[in-house]
Amino acid sequence: MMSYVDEVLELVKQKNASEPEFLQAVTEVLNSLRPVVEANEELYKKNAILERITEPDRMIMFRVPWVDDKGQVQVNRGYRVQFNNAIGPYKGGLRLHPSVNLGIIKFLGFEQIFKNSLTSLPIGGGKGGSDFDPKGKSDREIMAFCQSFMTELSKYIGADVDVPAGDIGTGAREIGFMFGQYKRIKGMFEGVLTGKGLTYGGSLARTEATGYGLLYLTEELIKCHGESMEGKTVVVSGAGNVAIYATQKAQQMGAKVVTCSDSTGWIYDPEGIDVALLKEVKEVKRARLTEYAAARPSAQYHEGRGVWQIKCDIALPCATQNELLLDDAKQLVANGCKCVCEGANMPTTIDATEYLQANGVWFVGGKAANAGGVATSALEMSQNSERLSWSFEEVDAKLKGIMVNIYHNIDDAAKRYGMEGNYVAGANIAGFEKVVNAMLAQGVC
Ligand code: NDP
Ligand code: 2IT
Repeated sequence: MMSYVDEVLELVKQKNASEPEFLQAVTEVLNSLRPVVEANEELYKKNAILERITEPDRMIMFRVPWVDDKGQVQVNRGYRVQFNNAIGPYKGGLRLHPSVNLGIIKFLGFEQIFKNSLTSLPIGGGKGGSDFDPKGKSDREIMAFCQSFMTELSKYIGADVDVPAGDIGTGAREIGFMFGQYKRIKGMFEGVLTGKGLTYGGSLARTEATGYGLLYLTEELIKCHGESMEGKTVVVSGAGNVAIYATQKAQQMGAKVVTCSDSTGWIYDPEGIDVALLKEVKEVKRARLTEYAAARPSAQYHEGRGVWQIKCDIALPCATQNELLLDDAKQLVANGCKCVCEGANMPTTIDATEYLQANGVWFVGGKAANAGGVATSALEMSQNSERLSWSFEEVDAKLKGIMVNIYHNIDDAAKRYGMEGNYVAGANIAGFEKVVNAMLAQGVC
């Protein structure tokens, strides 16, 4: 007889055959939940827990018409997938990138359920975005898109309903334009988005939170294995929000970060990445990494992808999904890399993950390692609710406490099921346990 996990995996494959990223995310989670599901098979099956947790509460798709600088009307597709609100309002970012489709938003929304649960804060799972490409657009075009996107999205969100935030292509500028439009439509100033500017309800340390949190967890992990960040060589991919603040914190901890990358090329800088310059190129000028290389004699620029071939102790993928493949994993192991922690969502393919784990690399997946961003978003929601703002130090200390706690929770969960050192399984199990408990308590819904 087929196990319950295999039955549901089969069902999910049939129902979502054209969504490879969603299937990849569900396969990883359900496979690692096997011991928990086997221990509770009758109860979970009777309550259709796995069928319910893999089917979003609702998926909203809509037209986003806007006018470009030439007066031409453009049309994009908007998405919001409200996946599971068993433990709190839907929470998750908005991705603006031409590759966005329903399957990608579903994979991100599904992962968000477990990640948000791991933070220990009361937030459910959701994700949204659009196939809009912000590259090369004027500020006015960005505003026109964001206003049109929010005009429709505003019908479905709210401070106690669903609270979107940033992700790839959505930063402070976009959140500001969307917040302004929400306020105008609803006639209400409420904490409906996180990642807001500091003058209108944003939280100190939210900008830095994902990257800093990644390093707080990584530091705790390697500390528990008798090592420290001091003097380590670190390879980072990406050059956006997560990559920049991961690099900054790693350097503050005494490590040397020697790479970064964007969608067209990558940098090897043996002297260590100059974070101020990287910020200037990416956050201010919104330019290519060629400009970083032009301004920095020690930096070598290469077209295409390639950061994983650089020798390192620690690798931190911080760009996008499926950017670390089996061959990259082999290269990392051959070069002596001891630790991989994911700043991005699902950057490592399943075969690459298994190769790293089989070769003794300490591997922590994004659901645990990058949870600092959404955790600090939840702290922003708390501050909005009490109409107060906390100091940078207070938020940063809470973030650090949350990340250290996540490491120990996933480590314990793996040990409880006889899988010591399998932090992927530990994270999925620890995240799942709380959600399933809430689902069972709330009956059939
Ligand atoms: P940004 O848009 O700030 O940066 C993304 C970076 O990755 C850019 O350097 C971009 O290159 C590069 N990139 C994006 N897509 C591709 C692609 N298809 N191929 C190659 N490079 C690519 O996004 P974030 O830093 O916010 O997000 C990075 C990752 O972290 C994503 O997986 C996101 O889901 C995840 N994440 C983000 C959180 C947050 O708080 N922002 C929280 C948790 C996870 P270019 O500069 O050319 O655009
Ligand atoms: O992937 C993620 O966790 C995010 N993009 C952050 C979501 C949030 O609500 O802060």
